[in-house]
Amino acid sequence: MLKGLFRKVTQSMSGRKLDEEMLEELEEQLVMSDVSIDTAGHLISGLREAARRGEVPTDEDAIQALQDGVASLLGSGDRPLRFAADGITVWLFVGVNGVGKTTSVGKLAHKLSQQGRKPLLAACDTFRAAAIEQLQEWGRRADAPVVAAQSGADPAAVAHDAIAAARSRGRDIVLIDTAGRLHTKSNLMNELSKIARVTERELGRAPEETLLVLDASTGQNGLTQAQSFAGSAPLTGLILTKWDGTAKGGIILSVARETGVPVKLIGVGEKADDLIAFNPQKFAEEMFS
Ligand SMILES: Nc1nc2c(ncn2[C@@H]2O[C@H](COP(=O)(O)OP(=O)(O)OP(=O)(O)O)[C@@H](O)[C@H]2O)c(=O)[nH]1
Ligand SMILES: [Mg+2]
Repeated sequence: MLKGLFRKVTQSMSGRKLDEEMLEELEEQLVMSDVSIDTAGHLISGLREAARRGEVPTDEDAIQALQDGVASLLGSGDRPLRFAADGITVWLFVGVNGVGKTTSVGKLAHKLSQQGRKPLLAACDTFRAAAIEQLQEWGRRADAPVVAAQSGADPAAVAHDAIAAARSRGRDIVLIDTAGRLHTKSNLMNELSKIARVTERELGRAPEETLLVLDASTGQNGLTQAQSFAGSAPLTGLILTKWDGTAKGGIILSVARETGVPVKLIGVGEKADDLIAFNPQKFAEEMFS
Protein backbone atom coordinates (compact mmCIF):
# COMPACT_ATOMS: atom_id res chain seq x y z
CA MET A 1 0.00 0.00 0.00
CA LEU A 2 1.59 3.28 1.10
CA LYS A 3 4.57 1.47 2.39
CA GLY A 4 7.60 1.27 0.21
CA LEU A 5 6.33 3.32 -2.72
CA PHE A 6 9.87 4.51 -3.26
CA ARG A 7 11.64 1.42 -1.99
CA LYS A 8 13.12 0.85 -5.42
CA VAL A 9 14.44 4.39 -5.37
CA THR A 10 16.20 3.85 -2.07
CA GLN A 11 17.51 0.49 -3.18
CA SER A 12 19.15 1.90 -6.25
CA MET A 13 20.62 4.81 -4.27
CA SER A 14 22.09 2.54 -1.68
CA GLY A 15 25.89 2.35 -1.76
CA ARG A 16 26.17 4.74 -4.70
CA LYS A 17 27.46 8.21 -5.21
CA LEU A 18 24.93 10.91 -5.98
CA ASP A 19 26.31 11.86 -9.40
CA GLU A 20 24.45 13.12 -12.45
CA GLU A 21 23.83 9.60 -13.70
CA MET A 22 22.26 8.64 -10.40
CA LEU A 23 20.12 11.80 -10.38
CA GLU A 24 18.77 11.03 -13.82
CA GLU A 25 18.01 7.47 -12.85
CA LEU A 26 16.17 8.70 -9.78
CA GLU A 27 14.11 11.16 -11.76
CA GLU A 28 13.06 8.38 -14.09
CA GLN A 29 12.03 6.16 -11.19
CA LEU A 30 9.93 8.91 -9.65
CA VAL A 31 8.12 9.41 -12.95
CA MET A 32 7.53 5.66 -13.18
CA SER A 33 5.82 5.85 -9.78
CA ASP A 34 3.40 8.39 -11.30
CA VAL A 35 5.08 11.50 -9.95
CA SER A 36 4.56 14.16 -12.63
CA ILE A 37 7.58 15.23 -14.67
CA ASP A 38 7.38 18.71 -13.17
CA THR A 39 7.32 17.50 -9.62
CA ALA A 40 10.02 14.88 -10.18
CA GLY A 41 12.18 17.61 -11.72
CA HIS A 42 11.54 19.81 -8.71
CA LEU A 43 12.62 17.09 -6.28
CA ILE A 44 15.70 16.17 -8.28
CA SER A 45 16.92 19.75 -8.63
CA GLY A 46 16.59 20.12 -4.87
CA LEU A 47 18.79 17.07 -4.50
CA ARG A 48 21.26 18.30 -7.10
CA GLU A 49 21.60 21.59 -5.23
CA ALA A 50 22.14 19.78 -1.95
CA ALA A 51 24.84 17.67 -3.59
CA ARG A 52 26.51 20.76 -5.00
CA ARG A 53 26.58 22.32 -1.55
CA GLY A 54 28.21 19.14 -0.23
CA GLU A 55 25.29 18.38 2.07
CA VAL A 56 24.80 14.77 1.02
CA PRO A 57 28.18 13.05 1.34
CA THR A 58 26.75 9.55 1.84
CA ASP A 59 23.98 7.60 0.18
CA GLU A 60 22.04 7.71 3.44
CA ASP A 61 22.20 11.49 3.47
CA ALA A 62 20.91 11.53 -0.09
CA ILE A 63 17.98 9.27 0.74
CA GLN A 64 17.17 11.41 3.76
CA ALA A 65 17.37 14.59 1.65
CA LEU A 66 14.95 13.12 -0.91
CA GLN A 67 12.59 12.03 1.86
CA ASP A 68 12.72 15.54 3.34
CA GLY A 69 11.93 16.97 -0.10
CA VAL A 70 8.90 14.67 -0.37
CA ALA A 71 7.78 15.57 3.17
CA SER A 72 7.95 19.28 2.44
CA LEU A 73 5.82 18.82 -0.70
CA LEU A 74 3.17 17.05 1.31
CA GLY A 75 3.06 19.80 3.93
CA SER A 76 2.74 19.35 7.63
CA GLY A 77 0.33 18.90 10.46
CA ASP A 78 -3.00 17.22 11.00
CA ARG A 79 -5.81 18.02 8.63
CA PRO A 80 -9.02 17.53 10.54
CA LEU A 81 -12.24 17.99 8.61
CA ARG A 82 -13.97 21.22 9.60
CA PHE A 83 -17.27 21.56 11.42
CA ALA A 84 -19.47 24.64 11.62
CA ALA A 85 -19.00 26.54 14.87
CA ASP A 86 -22.74 26.24 15.36
CA GLY A 87 -25.63 25.02 13.28
CA ILE A 88 -25.54 22.47 10.49
CA THR A 89 -22.23 21.46 8.91
CA VAL A 90 -22.15 20.68 5.19
CA TRP A 91 -19.55 18.56 3.44
CA LEU A 92 -19.76 18.36 -0.36
CA PHE A 93 -18.12 15.49 -2.25
CA VAL A 94 -17.13 15.94 -5.88
CA GLY A 95 -15.16 13.98 -8.47
CA VAL A 96 -15.48 12.10 -11.75
CA ASN A 97 -17.43 8.84 -11.95
CA GLY A 98 -16.17 5.76 -10.21
CA VAL A 99 -13.50 7.40 -8.02
CA GLY A 100 -15.22 6.52 -4.73
CA LYS A 101 -17.42 9.49 -3.77
CA THR A 102 -20.39 7.49 -2.54
CA THR A 103 -18.17 5.03 -0.70
CA SER A 104 -16.27 7.86 1.01
CA VAL A 105 -19.54 9.52 2.05
CA GLY A 106 -20.68 6.18 3.51
CA LYS A 107 -17.43 5.60 5.37
CA LEU A 108 -17.48 9.08 6.86
CA ALA A 109 -21.14 8.77 7.85
CA HIS A 110 -20.21 5.61 9.70
CA LYS A 111 -17.34 7.33 11.49
CA LEU A 112 -19.46 10.37 12.38
CA SER A 113 -22.20 8.19 13.87
CA GLN A 114 -19.61 6.36 15.92
CA GLN A 115 -18.42 9.74 17.22
CA GLY A 116 -21.93 10.57 18.35
CA ARG A 117 -22.69 13.05 15.60
CA LYS A 118 -25.92 12.95 13.61
CA PRO A 119 -25.18 12.74 9.90
CA LEU A 120 -27.76 13.00 7.13
CA LEU A 121 -26.91 11.96 3.59
CA ALA A 122 -28.06 13.83 0.49
CA ALA A 123 -28.34 11.76 -2.68
CA CYS A 124 -27.53 14.53 -5.15
CA ASP A 125 -26.35 11.99 -7.66
CA THR A 126 -29.63 11.76 -9.52
CA PHE A 127 -27.92 10.42 -12.61
CA ARG A 128 -28.18 6.73 -11.77
CA ALA A 129 -31.05 5.10 -9.86
CA ALA A 130 -28.56 2.61 -8.44
CA ALA A 131 -26.57 5.48 -6.93
CA ILE A 132 -29.48 6.29 -4.62
CA GLU A 133 -29.79 2.68 -3.47
CA GLN A 134 -26.05 2.49 -2.90
CA LEU A 135 -26.19 5.56 -0.66
CA GLN A 136 -29.25 4.23 1.17
CA GLU A 137 -27.39 1.04 1.94
CA TRP A 138 -24.54 3.02 3.49
CA GLY A 139 -27.11 5.14 5.34
CA ARG A 140 -28.68 2.03 6.88
CA ARG A 141 -25.32 0.76 8.02
CA ALA A 142 -24.29 4.13 9.44
CA ASP A 143 -27.67 4.81 11.01
CA ALA A 144 -28.00 7.98 8.96
CA PRO A 145 -31.18 9.07 7.14
CA VAL A 146 -30.89 9.65 3.39
CA VAL A 147 -32.70 12.37 1.49
CA ALA A 148 -33.23 11.42 -2.14
CA ALA A 149 -35.44 12.32 -5.07
CA GLN A 150 -36.29 10.49 -8.23
CA SER A 151 -33.65 9.73 -10.76
CA GLY A 152 -33.26 12.76 -13.00
CA ALA A 153 -34.33 15.30 -10.35
CA ASP A 154 -32.49 18.58 -9.90
CA PRO A 155 -29.50 17.88 -7.61
CA ALA A 156 -29.61 21.40 -6.15
CA ALA A 157 -33.24 20.84 -5.12
CA VAL A 158 -32.20 17.63 -3.34
CA ALA A 159 -29.46 19.55 -1.51
CA HIS A 160 -32.04 22.11 -0.46
CA ASP A 161 -34.41 19.41 0.83
CA ALA A 162 -31.57 17.70 2.68
CA ILE A 163 -30.65 20.84 4.61
CA ALA A 164 -34.32 21.45 5.43
CA ALA A 165 -34.65 17.82 6.59
CA ALA A 166 -31.52 18.12 8.75
CA ARG A 167 -33.08 21.18 10.42
CA SER A 168 -36.42 19.57 11.08
CA ARG A 169 -34.98 16.22 12.19
CA GLY A 170 -32.21 17.60 14.37
CA ARG A 171 -29.32 16.25 12.31
CA ASP A 172 -26.09 18.23 12.64
CA ILE A 173 -24.13 17.37 9.50
CA VAL A 174 -25.17 16.93 5.87
CA LEU A 175 -22.94 14.88 3.56
CA ILE A 176 -23.74 15.62 -0.08
CA ASP A 177 -22.99 12.89 -2.59
CA THR A 178 -22.85 14.12 -6.19
CA ALA A 179 -22.73 12.59 -9.65
CA GLY A 180 -19.60 12.11 -11.69
CA ARG A 181 -21.60 12.75 -14.84
CA LEU A 182 -24.98 14.16 -15.77
CA HIS A 183 -28.06 13.26 -17.77
CA THR A 184 -28.21 16.58 -19.50
CA LYS A 185 -25.50 18.37 -21.39
CA SER A 186 -25.47 20.99 -18.65
CA ASN A 187 -22.05 21.33 -17.25
CA LEU A 188 -21.12 19.25 -14.21
CA MET A 189 -19.14 22.13 -12.75
CA ASN A 190 -22.17 24.47 -13.00
CA GLU A 191 -24.25 21.87 -11.24
CA LEU A 192 -21.75 21.64 -8.41
CA SER A 193 -21.56 25.37 -7.92
CA LYS A 194 -25.36 25.45 -7.86
CA ILE A 195 -25.33 22.94 -4.99
CA ALA A 196 -22.73 25.01 -3.15
CA ARG A 197 -24.89 28.11 -3.62
CA VAL A 198 -27.87 26.33 -2.05
CA THR A 199 -25.77 25.87 1.08
CA GLU A 200 -24.85 29.54 1.07
CA ARG A 201 -28.47 30.58 0.66
CA GLU A 202 -29.78 28.22 3.33
CA LEU A 203 -27.03 28.50 5.92
CA GLY A 204 -25.33 31.77 5.04
CA ARG A 205 -21.96 30.19 4.33
CA ALA A 206 -20.14 27.88 1.94
CA PRO A 207 -19.88 24.17 2.76
CA GLU A 208 -17.34 23.62 5.54
CA GLU A 209 -15.63 21.12 3.26
CA THR A 210 -15.67 20.68 -0.51
CA LEU A 211 -13.74 17.48 -0.96
CA LEU A 212 -12.46 16.31 -4.31
CA VAL A 213 -12.26 12.54 -4.49
CA LEU A 214 -9.47 11.14 -6.68
CA ASP A 215 -8.57 7.56 -7.52
CA ALA A 216 -4.90 7.19 -6.58
CA SER A 217 -4.33 4.67 -9.34
CA THR A 218 -5.32 6.97 -12.21
CA GLY A 219 -1.93 8.64 -12.42
CA GLN A 220 -1.58 11.96 -14.16
CA ASN A 221 -5.27 12.03 -14.94
CA GLY A 222 -5.88 12.85 -11.29
CA LEU A 223 -3.97 16.06 -11.66
CA THR A 224 -6.06 17.17 -14.63
CA GLN A 225 -9.24 16.36 -12.69
CA ALA A 226 -8.04 18.34 -9.69
CA GLN A 227 -7.31 21.34 -11.86
CA SER A 228 -10.70 21.33 -13.55
CA PHE A 229 -12.70 20.81 -10.35
CA ALA A 230 -10.75 23.51 -8.57
CA GLY A 231 -12.31 25.91 -11.06
CA SER A 232 -15.89 24.99 -10.06
CA ALA A 233 -15.81 25.41 -6.33
CA PRO A 234 -13.02 26.29 -3.92
CA LEU A 235 -11.75 22.88 -2.87
CA THR A 236 -10.88 22.51 0.80
CA GLY A 237 -9.36 19.05 0.64
CA LEU A 238 -8.61 15.93 -1.33
CA ILE A 239 -9.55 12.33 -0.67
CA LEU A 240 -7.29 9.82 -2.42
CA THR A 241 -8.98 6.46 -2.74
CA LYS A 242 -7.90 2.95 -3.71
CA TRP A 243 -4.46 3.07 -2.13
CA ASP A 244 -4.87 -0.61 -1.50
CA GLY A 245 -4.96 -1.26 -5.23
CA THR A 246 -2.01 0.72 -6.51
CA ALA A 247 1.70 0.09 -6.47
CA LYS A 248 2.33 3.61 -7.74
CA GLY A 249 0.54 6.51 -6.17
CA GLY A 250 3.24 9.12 -6.77
CA ILE A 251 0.40 11.29 -8.02
CA ILE A 252 -0.15 12.34 -4.42
CA LEU A 253 3.03 14.43 -4.59
CA SER A 254 1.97 16.13 -7.79
CA VAL A 255 -1.55 16.97 -6.65
CA ALA A 256 -0.26 18.28 -3.34
CA ARG A 257 2.35 20.48 -5.02
CA GLU A 258 0.52 21.52 -8.16
CA THR A 259 -2.95 22.23 -6.73
CA GLY A 260 -2.01 23.44 -3.25
CA VAL A 261 -5.09 21.62 -1.90
CA PRO A 262 -4.28 19.48 1.15
CA VAL A 263 -4.78 15.74 1.05
CA LYS A 264 -7.02 15.03 4.05
CA LEU A 265 -8.05 11.40 3.80
CA ILE A 266 -6.93 8.19 2.17
CA GLY A 267 -9.14 5.27 1.13
CA VAL A 268 -7.53 1.90 1.69
CA GLY A 269 -10.34 -0.54 0.94
CA GLU A 270 -14.08 -0.94 0.46
CA LYS A 271 -15.16 -1.39 4.08
CA ALA A 272 -16.54 1.21 6.44
CA ASP A 273 -13.29 1.56 8.39
CA ASP A 274 -11.09 1.81 5.32
CA LEU A 275 -10.75 5.59 5.29
CA ILE A 276 -7.87 7.02 7.25
CA ALA A 277 -6.63 10.49 8.14
CA PHE A 278 -3.65 11.58 6.10
CA ASN A 279 -0.53 12.32 8.09
CA PRO A 280 2.14 13.85 5.82
CA GLN A 281 5.20 13.05 7.93
CA LYS A 282 4.23 9.47 8.52
CA PHE A 283 3.37 9.10 4.87
CA ALA A 284 6.76 10.38 3.68
CA GLU A 285 8.53 7.99 6.03
CA GLU A 286 6.47 5.04 4.88
CA MET A 287 7.06 5.79 1.24
CA PHE A 288 10.75 5.19 1.77
CA SER A 289 10.49 2.32 4.20
N1 LIG B 1 -10.25 -1.04 -3.09
C1 LIG B 1 -10.92 0.11 -2.90
N2 LIG B 1 -12.07 0.29 -3.54
C2 LIG B 1 -12.72 1.45 -3.34
C3 LIG B 1 -12.21 2.47 -2.49
N3 LIG B 1 -13.08 3.49 -2.52
C4 LIG B 1 -14.09 3.12 -3.34
N4 LIG B 1 -13.88 1.89 -3.85
C5 LIG B 1 -14.71 1.11 -4.80
O1 LIG B 1 -14.76 1.79 -6.03
C6 LIG B 1 -16.00 1.57 -6.68
C7 LIG B 1 -16.64 2.89 -7.03
O2 LIG B 1 -16.96 3.58 -5.83
P1 LIG B 1 -18.15 4.59 -5.72
O3 LIG B 1 -18.16 5.09 -4.32
O4 LIG B 1 -19.39 4.00 -6.24
O5 LIG B 1 -17.65 5.72 -6.71
P2 LIG B 1 -18.40 7.07 -7.13
O6 LIG B 1 -17.38 8.14 -7.25
O7 LIG B 1 -19.53 7.32 -6.21
O8 LIG B 1 -18.93 6.68 -8.58
P3 LIG B 1 -20.15 7.38 -9.41
O9 LIG B 1 -21.30 7.48 -8.47
O10 LIG B 1 -20.40 6.45 -10.56
O11 LIG B 1 -19.67 8.70 -9.89
C8 LIG B 1 -16.83 0.74 -5.70
O12 LIG B 1 -16.76 -0.59 -6.07
C9 LIG B 1 -16.14 0.95 -4.35
O13 LIG B 1 -16.31 -0.12 -3.48
C10 LIG B 1 -10.95 2.24 -1.84
O14 LIG B 1 -10.40 3.06 -1.10
N5 LIG B 1 -10.35 1.04 -2.09
MG1 LIG C 1 -21.53 7.57 -6.53
